[in-house]
Amino acid sequence: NEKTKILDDAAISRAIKRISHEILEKNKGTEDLLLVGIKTRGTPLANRIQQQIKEIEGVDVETGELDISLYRDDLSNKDTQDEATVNQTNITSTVQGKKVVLLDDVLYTGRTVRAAMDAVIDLGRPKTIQLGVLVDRGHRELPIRADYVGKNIPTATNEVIKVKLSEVDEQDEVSIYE
Ligand code: 3GP
Ligand code: 5GP
Ligand code: MG
Repeated sequence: NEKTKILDDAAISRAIKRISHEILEKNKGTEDLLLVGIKTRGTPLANRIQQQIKEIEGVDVETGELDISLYRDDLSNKDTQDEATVNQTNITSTVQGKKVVLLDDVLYTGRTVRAAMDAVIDLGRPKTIQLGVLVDRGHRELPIRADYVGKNIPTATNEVIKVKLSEVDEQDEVSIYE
């Protein structure tokens, strides 16, 4: 049960600032941007990036939120596998024609992001969908990659990344547990 700290609060803050600049660079500004956080800790990420963009460009970019959870159907059939399903959508603005940036704390198999893309596309036709994550821990099971990455942390399958963000937890910290 070894724990290693990978990002402290200053490193997390710098990563979020960099990602905010990268989002602005790639999209040539804030036009049609919609930041969508994937609950729980994607939401504070989206909000912090919104704040940063406000400081850089003076513009309030729209934000929304998706709740996706791993649905485990292990009662009826032990052959069925975990599948990411959408619980709740809180996107009040239109996604039609928007440049949607999904934000999540950790990217792993990619199943959560696949479900998130489905949920967004169900609401309309976005111009583009991009993905930003604080940590990419590898082990993809779908052809999905992030456009913006705080830190790549190659993990073993038995390792777990713990992400703490002060809006949800008592502090900002990313660590790895065996
Ligand atoms: P999050 O909702 O902020 O993303 O799934 C509940 C929490 O458990 C998640 O918080 C996530 O940080 C943590 N977690 C750690 N390992 C895993 C994992 O392998 N899968 C999922 N879905 N969550 C994990
Ligand atoms: P995926 O669907 O890509 O397998 O997993 C992504 C989702 O599961 C993210 O929302 C993320 O929070 C969670 N997750 C997967 N692995 C980890 C991990 O090692 N640590 C944390 N904190 N979350 C994880
Ligand atoms: Mg998450």
